[in-house]
Amino acid sequence: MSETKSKGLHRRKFLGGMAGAAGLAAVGAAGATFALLTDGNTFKAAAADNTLNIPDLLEGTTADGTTTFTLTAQTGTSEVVSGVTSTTAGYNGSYLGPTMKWTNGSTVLLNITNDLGADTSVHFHGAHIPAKMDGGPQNAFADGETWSPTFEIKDEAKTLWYHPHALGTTAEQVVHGLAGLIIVEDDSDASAALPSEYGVDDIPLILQCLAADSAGDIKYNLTGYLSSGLSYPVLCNGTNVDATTLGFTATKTRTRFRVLNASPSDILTVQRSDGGTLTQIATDQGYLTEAAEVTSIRLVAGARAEFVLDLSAAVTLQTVVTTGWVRGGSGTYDFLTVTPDASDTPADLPSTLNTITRYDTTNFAARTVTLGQQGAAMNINGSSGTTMDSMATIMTTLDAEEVWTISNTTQLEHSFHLHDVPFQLIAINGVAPTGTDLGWFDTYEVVGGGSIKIAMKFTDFTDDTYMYMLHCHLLQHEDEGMMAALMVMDS
Ligand SMILES: [Cu+2]
Repeated sequence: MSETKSKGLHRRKFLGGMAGAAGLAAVGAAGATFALLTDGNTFKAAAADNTLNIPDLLEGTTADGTTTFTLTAQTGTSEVVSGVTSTTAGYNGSYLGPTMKWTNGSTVLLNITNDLGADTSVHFHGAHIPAKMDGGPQNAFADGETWSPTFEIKDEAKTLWYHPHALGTTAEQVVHGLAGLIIVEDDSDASAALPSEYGVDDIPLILQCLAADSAGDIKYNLTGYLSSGLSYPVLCNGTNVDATTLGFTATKTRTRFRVLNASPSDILTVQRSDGGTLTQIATDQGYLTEAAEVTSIRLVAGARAEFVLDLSAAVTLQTVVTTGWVRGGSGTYDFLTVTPDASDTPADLPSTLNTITRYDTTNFAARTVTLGQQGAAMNINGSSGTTMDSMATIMTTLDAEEVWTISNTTQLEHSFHLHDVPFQLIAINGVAPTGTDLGWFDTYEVVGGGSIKIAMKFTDFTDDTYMYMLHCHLLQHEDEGMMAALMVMDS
């Protein structure tokens, strides 16, 4: 089969899936046929012995101070529900994408080709970069096109991720597998002291709870979630862990884990099966001031955290799934057993990992962002942001310091995400934050009827054409209009 013909066929399949559930269900039921069409493009989620799949590290090429990465968003198949072949999508593969490493102070160029058969965009979630490079809806590009953003890495060490962000199709594209991690490295003392050998003692954990029918058709909207016969598979790095505990052998006593909740809507809490503690070192936006012993880490959709384990015996990690939307997963899943095979003795963790100067918000400009709903239509400040014209726009200026009250007037759970700059929590439902909530965030839970107060400073970038987004990271809510634009202008 020629490359061209193969491409055409799998494009048509993905478009068929977008047009309605019937197309995808048929593909799922006849998975073998689709696997032939995609010619080797089937995601191998785990070895036969159920060892943890580690996403590839994407090799860049560096010339003249710029590191170039090449990504293709493409379709394929994967086993999302055990024993069933699903139509999926991924970057440079059939499901999920490779991990990128960016270095603080360097410049990156990404050549991203769209081979999905539909418009897409690629957003660098949590990165502090120009609005024109942010990958929001204004950066959507068509099938067959290549988008080539380039920017300097201003972020310090943290765990980011990349995923589609085009209007109305974000949930569909992310749940089918379009998501990957970005590790930002820097030359801080903390980074030097922490494990950083990718796949050896620095381990990515992309967790997802999806919704799929018995034919493997992955659901992404209200109609899909309300259809019958659904299951809610839980995946770790693309492998179904509903009834399987994956294994990882740690060859260093201390292992670092970077966890992403890439679910469209469900909340995932990560903990140890023995009730012991995790040593949390980072939130969404980098290191905590000092490592914190925690018994669990609660991640809303889109959120990340990092922790380390100093292992003397095997530890099993589990995730507790809580439905964030109309329907979703539930229960506790042992997803990974980490077995030590090491004899080294790591030095004590640094007593200080980071300096976080708390914002004094006395003179910050106050703003209220209201998360609302009218029937199935979601809105921000009364505007349902399903199109660029219909969404509310917040105008601010370079170096503005602001404190926002994110007020949830609905009884639904939301996951508030702000592009461009990190924020500090000032209050959560009226209560001052403590513990790991004193870190930096870009995504945070807003419970039904609740509110969070956050503070931020709009540094470095202005644009009078391209806008950042602020939205609910329950992807169905985002697609239903819970999204607004942020324009940072010259002062
Ligand atoms: Cu929401």
